[in-house]
Amino acid sequence: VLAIGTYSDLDAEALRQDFGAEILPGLDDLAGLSGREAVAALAYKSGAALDGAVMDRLPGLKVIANFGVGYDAIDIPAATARGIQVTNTPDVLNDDVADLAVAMWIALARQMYPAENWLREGAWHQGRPLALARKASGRRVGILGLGRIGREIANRLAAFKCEIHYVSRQEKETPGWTYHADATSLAAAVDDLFVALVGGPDTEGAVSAEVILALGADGTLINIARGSVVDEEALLQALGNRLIRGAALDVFRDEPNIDRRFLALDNVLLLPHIGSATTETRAEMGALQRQNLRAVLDGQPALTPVNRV
Ligand code: 8YV
Repeated sequence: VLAIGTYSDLDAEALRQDFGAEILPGLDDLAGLSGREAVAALAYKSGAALDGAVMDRLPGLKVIANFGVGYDAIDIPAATARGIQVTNTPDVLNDDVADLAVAMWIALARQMYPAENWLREGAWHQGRPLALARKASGRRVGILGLGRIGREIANRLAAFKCEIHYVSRQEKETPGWTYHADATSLAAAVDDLFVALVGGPDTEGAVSAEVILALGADGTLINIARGSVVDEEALLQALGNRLIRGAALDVFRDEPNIDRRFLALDNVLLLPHIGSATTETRAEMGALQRQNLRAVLDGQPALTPVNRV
């Protein structure tokens, strides 16, 4: 097993112990590794880093087990064409990612980070004024992508007395939530838009300038999905010109080299892709990745397959 990525000590140890895995930080150094049967990938960047050319350098490859639910860094048709089973780690991270989305939404509305900075700077003690924030509960919210994570976000927002609107491939059975056929109509109907789409070519730029502007001057955007889904240039323009009120972003187009213009804005909340980053969830993700590896290497069906081979 070849394990690619920056694993926690715990996962690295388990991969070495259970599979005798060799761990490489990146894809640059695959020479001499052609005998590998399995890749344990920790790759969450869009752009199919694990493409057909990489797969061809590992001709014995049977399985690519991704550490993460999103597999946009893996060229799935290329894997299928080569008979390589791809697996991911769905569901175990739904709660964490949905929790973070809601936390970011409240933190942005209630201006929690600016208020904390104000306190830390001594402004409270000096009696300086602190601007009022905005109420979160009861706002109209849109979920772009009512998949497993999107639904968890919506369920949480329902408890915050929000009016819930959503876009998904088909209309779904929901408790009185409003379906929209496209992202622009969704954005126009809501105050706050949560992006919960998968990454990859099909959703590239789905949150376009038109969608962002449809949110309006009181609107906010919360993205816990993939940076590739959002037109970042349009978002930067809209934020800079106050055409929307703010954005809370856990994901970016070019991680970790995020567009530095975000750092100069005072109407954003920026986090370093920590949606699933809890001890509990990362342990479950690692365990599921290894169960998938074990199953396929033993000739059994994968637990959570992405493709059919
Ligand atoms: C990362 C994620 O995989 O599951 C996903 O799709 O984006 C994250 O959970 C995780 O950060 C590992 O790097």
